Amino acid sequence: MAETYKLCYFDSRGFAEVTRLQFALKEQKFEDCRWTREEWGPDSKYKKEAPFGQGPYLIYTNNGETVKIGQSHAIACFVGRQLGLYGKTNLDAAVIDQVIGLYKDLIAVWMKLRSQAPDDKDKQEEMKKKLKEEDFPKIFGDFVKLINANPAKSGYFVQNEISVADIYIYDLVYQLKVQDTFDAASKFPEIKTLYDNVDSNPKIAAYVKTRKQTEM
Ligand SMILES: N[C@@H](CCC(=O)N[C@@H](CS)C(=O)NCC(=O)O)C(=O)O
Repeated sequence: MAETYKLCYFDSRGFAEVTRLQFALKEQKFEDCRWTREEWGPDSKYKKEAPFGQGPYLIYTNNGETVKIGQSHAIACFVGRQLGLYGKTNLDAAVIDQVIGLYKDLIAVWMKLRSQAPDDKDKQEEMKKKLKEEDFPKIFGDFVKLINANPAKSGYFVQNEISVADIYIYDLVYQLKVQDTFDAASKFPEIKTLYDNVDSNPKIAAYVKTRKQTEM
């Protein structure tokens, strides 16, 4: 029996979109299971089914055996390896893992802004300024270092082709831009090139054009 993938998450791009983009790029069929905020709660069948009580989670079946995988990065990396989007060598994988590590650092500082002093407008402004002028440029500069270190000089992180690392950055740049948080492509030419290359891939473009429109 063929392998099947069921990706379960809130009805948003959020932490599931990198995996959805990989499925789209590789034309891998999957069940896109989504729930609304109202459908989520302690008694929700999804929360009970989720390995760690959170979304996203992936239900993967192969040869009659079913496995559930939690944690968005574990899911994205598993799917990346399954679909051949994790580079060709162990060193490629190390580059991809560094990109994901930096991505996590960026999300952590971004989330800190949301959670700290939400009612203190001055503090929020001060933190937003630091994010835009220091934290984000530092981390995007680190992404650029890795792009430039690729011996293939392809504009991607590894080899001459899109990997899960490029998809992470493509999705991140999009999310930051639509939430009016940071326009990385206008500040870093290498990031713009990478973004445009992924965006113009026919399979990615077709998916993005028809994907469900959600706020996040
Ligand atoms: N480290 C986890 C975080 C997952 C997470 O925070 N999920 C949120 C949605 S983005 C969630 O399920 N929230 C509802 C809850 O915790 O009950 C991952 O990367 O998957």
